[in-house]
Amino acid sequence: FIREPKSLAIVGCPFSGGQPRPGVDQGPIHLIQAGLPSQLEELGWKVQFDGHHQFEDIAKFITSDPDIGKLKNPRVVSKVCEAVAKSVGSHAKQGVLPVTLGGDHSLAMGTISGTLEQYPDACVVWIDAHADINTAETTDTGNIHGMPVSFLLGLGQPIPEFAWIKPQLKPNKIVYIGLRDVDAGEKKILRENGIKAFSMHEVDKHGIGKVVELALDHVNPKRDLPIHLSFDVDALDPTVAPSTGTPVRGGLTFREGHYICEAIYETGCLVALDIMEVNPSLAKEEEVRQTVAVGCSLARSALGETLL
Ligand code: 4U7
Ligand code: MN
Ligand code: MN
Ligand code: MN
Repeated sequence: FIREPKSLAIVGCPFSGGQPRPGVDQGPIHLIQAGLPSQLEELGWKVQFDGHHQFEDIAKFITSDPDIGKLKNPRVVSKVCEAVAKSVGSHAKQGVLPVTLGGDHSLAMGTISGTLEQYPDACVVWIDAHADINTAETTDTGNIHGMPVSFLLGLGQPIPEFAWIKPQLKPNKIVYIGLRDVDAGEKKILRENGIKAFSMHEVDKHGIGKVVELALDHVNPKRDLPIHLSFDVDALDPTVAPSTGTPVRGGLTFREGHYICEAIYETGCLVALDIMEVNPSLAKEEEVRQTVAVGCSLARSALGETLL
């Protein structure tokens, strides 16, 4: 899917409006400052990066953004994601692999919409402690970073402000790994839609190698479909990635997280990558450095770095 010479574009998304904690907008800035572009060049990629998205321009036009039902910052989140969808979509159209740096995970409404525009048969591998599948009806918090999957699937009552999102994703085209903090309403949605999920229980039971194999067997049985990998760093254990907004104990080890990325790279089917929810303002300096470094190394693993 990705033409030679291998080329990628970094889509820097300094955005935090899908959740309440300031600082996650600085995630992409830290990932770039840590040297991610040159690290990816060393793996043989031609790397395009023309600076971070300037979402202030969007926010400026939306002078007031009252809640819609429980949804917080709905217009800003929607407009930002629409811009991200265009950016990801246009890179994908040119055979360039978009690497989106978040920012909060609401951005995945944009990234995955952009991917599906170019690759309608793509599947999504979603690595997270959370299912991010609340609807406007089921959400307790109103934070849209807990809802992107439901919008992509077209679940819940339609919301006019989000009408640009084509519900192009089908429930059998997404698979989760790493879940351990799923709301009751989300469990019901997963069950009723037959959505495949491998929680930490399955990782403990089968081991990560088997889980990735089973996950890919579900969404990509012949290993011939494009893959969008959306990686929320809170899938990792907080001892591995402490500086994130919604840490949950009992997560993936450093190696389990990287193994997932390596195995997906090995399929040769990766067409888009998201590294989300790095928040450099939520931990001590050394923990921030560690979290940013892990974000970079997950990206490298997904883009071809090997141990030998
Ligand atoms: B993340 C939550 F209630 N489910 O909806 C919600 F527990 O992108 C958390 O995975 C969502 O970090 C976490 O707010 C979103 C909560
Ligand atoms: Mn999460
Ligand atoms: Mn998430
Ligand atoms: Mn989070």
